[in-house]
Amino acid sequence: MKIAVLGGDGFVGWPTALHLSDAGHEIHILDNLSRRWIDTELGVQSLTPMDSIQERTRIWHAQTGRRIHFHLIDLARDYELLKNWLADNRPDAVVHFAEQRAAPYSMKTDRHKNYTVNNNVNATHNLLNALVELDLDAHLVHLGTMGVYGYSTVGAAIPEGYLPVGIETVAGDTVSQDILYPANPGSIYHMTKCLDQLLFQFYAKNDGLRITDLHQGIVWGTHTEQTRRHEQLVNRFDYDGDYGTVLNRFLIQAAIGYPLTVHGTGGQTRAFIHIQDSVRCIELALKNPPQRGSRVEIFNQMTQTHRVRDLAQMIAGMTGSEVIFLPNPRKEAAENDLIVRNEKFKLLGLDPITLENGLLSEIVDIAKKYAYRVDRSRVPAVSAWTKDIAAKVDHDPEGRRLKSVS
Ligand code: USQ
Repeated sequence: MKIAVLGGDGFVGWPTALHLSDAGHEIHILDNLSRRWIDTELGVQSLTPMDSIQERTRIWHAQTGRRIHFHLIDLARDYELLKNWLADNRPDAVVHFAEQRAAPYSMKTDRHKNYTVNNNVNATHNLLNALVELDLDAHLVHLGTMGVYGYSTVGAAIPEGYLPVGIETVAGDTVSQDILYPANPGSIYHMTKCLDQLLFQFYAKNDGLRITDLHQGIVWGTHTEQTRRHEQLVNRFDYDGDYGTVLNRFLIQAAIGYPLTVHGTGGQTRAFIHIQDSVRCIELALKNPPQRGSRVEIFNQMTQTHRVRDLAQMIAGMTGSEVIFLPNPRKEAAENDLIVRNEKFKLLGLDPITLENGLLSEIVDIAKKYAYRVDRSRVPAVSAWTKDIAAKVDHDPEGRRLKSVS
C-alpha cells in the first residue's frame, strides 16, 4: 500500500513509519516538525540523540534499501498544500498522528490551550475535508486516546468505543442504540481528541469515509525491532515534565538517581501499551479497514492497566530508588479503578508485551547510557491544571516533597 504517515517524525509516528516500510509499504511522512520546535521552546531535548528527519530516512535507506519520503507540510495551516499533496499522490491509507499530544503542555497557558485546539482540530478537519473534496477513498487510521473515556470508575468495563443504551420512547417502549461512550476529557489535549471523535462520526455518516480511531493508552518503552537496527534510527524519549509520560519518566528518574515523582496518592489507574505493540496495532488496523458507509471502527489500543503508585514501587524495588508523593499539579481523581475491554486487537492476532523486570531494566540501561544528556531542572512537572492549583504547587521539586518512602 501507499501510506501517508502524518506526524511521522514523532514518538509513535517514526517507529510506525519504519515498521510499515519494513513490511513493504510505500511510506510518505508528512510533518511540520513542530515537536522539534516545541523542544526548543521548552529548552529540552529527547534523552536519545535524534538526527534530522532527512538523515534518519537516509540511514533507513542505507540499511534496508527502502525509501521513506518526507514532505514538510503543516496540516493545520497549509490546507491547499495538503490537498494538493493528496491529489497528486492518492494514498491507499492515511495514518494520522499529527496532533499536539501532551496534556501538561496543553494546560500550560492560554496560548498553549489555543495552540493545541487550533492545531489538533484544524489538522483533523482539514484532512477529512480534503479526502471528501478529492473523492479519495483512503482508509484513515487515527491515533486517539483512552483519555476520551475519562478513566471511568463506575465498576463496569469500558467498551471499545460504543456503549449500548436503552432509550425510553414516548410510547413507553425501550429502543436500543449504540452511542459513542460519553466523552469525559481531563485536559485540553484530551478534549481535542473528543472533538476529533465527533468529526469522524459526522464524516463517516455524511460522506462514507472509512475511518478507524485507536483509543491508545500510555505508551512505554522506546525501541522497536526497526529502531534497534542502527544508532541513528533511535526513537525519541521524552523525560521532561510536559512530554515525559509516567512510566518512562520513572525509568529515567531511576537511572539518574532522582526520586520517582508520584502525583498525589498515586491512586490513578491508567491503561498502558509498549511502543512495539503500538506499531503492531496500527498495522493490524490498516489490514482490517471498515466497509465504506459503516460507522467509525474503534479499538482500545492498550494491553494492561496499572496504578501509578504500584509502578513507582515496582521500579523502586528493581532499582533501589526513592519514591516521593508530590502535590498533584493536575485536576484528576485521586484514586480510580479502570477496567477496559480490548479483545478486538487480540482477536486480530496481537500477542501483548507485558511489563516485566527484564524489559524495564533494558530501558533503565538505555536511560543510563544517555543520562549525561538529562537536564535535571526539566524533570519536575510544573504545568498546573487550574490557577488555584498553580498557587499551591511549589515549583522546586525538593521543596515539594511531602512524604517519602524507600
Ligand atoms: N503522573 C505522576 N507522576 C509523573 C507524571 C505523571 O504521578 O511524574 C501521573 C499523572 O498525574 C497521571 C498519570 O500519571 O495521573 C498519567 O500521566 P502521563 O503524563 O503518563 O499521561 P497523560 O497525560 O494521560 O498522557 C499520555 C500521552 C497522551 C495519551 C495519554 C493516554 O501523553 O498523548 O493520549 O497518555 S491516556 O492516559 O490513556 O489518556
